[in-house]
Amino acid sequence: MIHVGVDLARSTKSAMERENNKKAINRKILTLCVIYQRPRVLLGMKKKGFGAGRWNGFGGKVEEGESIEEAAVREVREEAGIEVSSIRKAGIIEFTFENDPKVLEVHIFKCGSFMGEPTESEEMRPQWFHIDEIPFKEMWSDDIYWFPLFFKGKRFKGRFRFDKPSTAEYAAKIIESELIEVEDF
Ligand code: 6OG
Repeated sequence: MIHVGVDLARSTKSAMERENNKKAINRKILTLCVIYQRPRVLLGMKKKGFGAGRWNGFGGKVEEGESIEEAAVREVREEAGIEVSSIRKAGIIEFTFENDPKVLEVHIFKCGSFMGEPTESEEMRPQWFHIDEIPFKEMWSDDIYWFPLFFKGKRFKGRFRFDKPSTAEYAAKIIESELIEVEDF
């Protein structure tokens, strides 16, 4: 009986490990940095790749050996040609897509001051927008929900599930969502 118990525990553990490994493989950690100088915000038109044709903050994948914050600063440098000095985490949102095991864990940062002049890159065309004129219709459909919290200086956590992966020609619909304010992460 004892042996059976031990074996069971062992096989349960390895099944759990396998499940966790699968989750880790499918999870991508991404950054998204929004430059906010009240009452204006700097967005970029994504020129190619995932989310092309939409305005968004600047960001991308966290590379091996760098922290999430380091990745956020690097991505703004590469995509908008500016050097942000201090960034503050505003939110973490998990994105999933129907019939797709991928989980995008996006860390959203607020940044006020920077050095240099926003410059168009291969990936992004930067442009300032007044906060009353954010082009939500040409953005990911989750943005209209969390931008108000971002502008109010709130911290938030959330998850959005889309009906299918989105291309510029197809506006993905949100089929499930959750968004809450948090004290800290
Ligand atoms: P690259 O794949 O180009 O980075 N991102 C999203 N942003 C919003 N607002 N909504 C989404 O809903 C998003 N999915 C990804 C994270 C992709 C960039 O786009 C952001 C990154 O900044 C699905 O390396």
